[in-house]
Amino acid sequence: MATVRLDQKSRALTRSVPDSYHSALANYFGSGPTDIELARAQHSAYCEAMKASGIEVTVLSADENHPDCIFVEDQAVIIDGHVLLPVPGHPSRVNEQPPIADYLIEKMGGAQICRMSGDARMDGGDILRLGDLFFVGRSSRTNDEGIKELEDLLHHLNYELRIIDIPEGALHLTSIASTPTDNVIIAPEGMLSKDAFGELPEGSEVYWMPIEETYGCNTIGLPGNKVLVAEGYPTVLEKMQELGLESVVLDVSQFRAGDGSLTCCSLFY
Ligand code: CIR
Repeated sequence: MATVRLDQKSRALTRSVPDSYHSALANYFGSGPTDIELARAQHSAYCEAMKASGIEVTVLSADENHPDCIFVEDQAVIIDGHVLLPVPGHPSRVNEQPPIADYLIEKMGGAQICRMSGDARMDGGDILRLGDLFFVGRSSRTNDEGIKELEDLLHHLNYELRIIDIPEGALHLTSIASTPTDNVIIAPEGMLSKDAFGELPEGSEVYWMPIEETYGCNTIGLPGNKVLVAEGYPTVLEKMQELGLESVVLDVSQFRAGDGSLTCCSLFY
């Protein structure tokens, strides 16, 4: 999940892989999951890697009626203890939300909860946080009405929001960019214009990766100078090393088959 700073990552919510995962939506990176047992093994390794970094991980039970339910990132936007519950941009994913919302409301006692309504649509995967600066992807899942609701929350919290138009070949902003630390963005060359992120705060930088490593640009920075990276993206791995981060490399081929990346499978709260 890309809306919390590194120092706010202590508890993560995830959700098990349903038997129905083979029917997950897959129109971008993947052509559909093929091996549910492998997906489960990869999901367990993902949760274990977070636990090994000191994160308390909760796994909600799968929802067989919602093949995409493992991608919890899309179902809530958590910013400094505030929770925005979006109306997900794909109709088949709307009813994944209630158990996630209930869990967060229970565990984040006192959190301010806002619910999107009307025509507003947003997937949490369209939001990226770089320290105190936020980016939102205007995509096939996130519309202007949704962006306006996020903007209202961020203005209330005194944070700036910048809008990035997501190219047709990509699902979400986090499908093509991540912040392995609070002052680094990695993104693939050629997907976005070089000035897409605008002028960054001093000390922050965008590193452009080869377009063939687009999928690898989704990473999860963790406390203790660690970063989870997908297996198979050497330039990304090298960059993490250069930044002084210890990479934990995970095979997530079955997440990719369902168009999901590392960040999609967790919500830090
Ligand atoms: C979908 O199309 O909604 C899922 N198959 C993949 C969602 C991936 N989530 C994300 O990028 N945040």
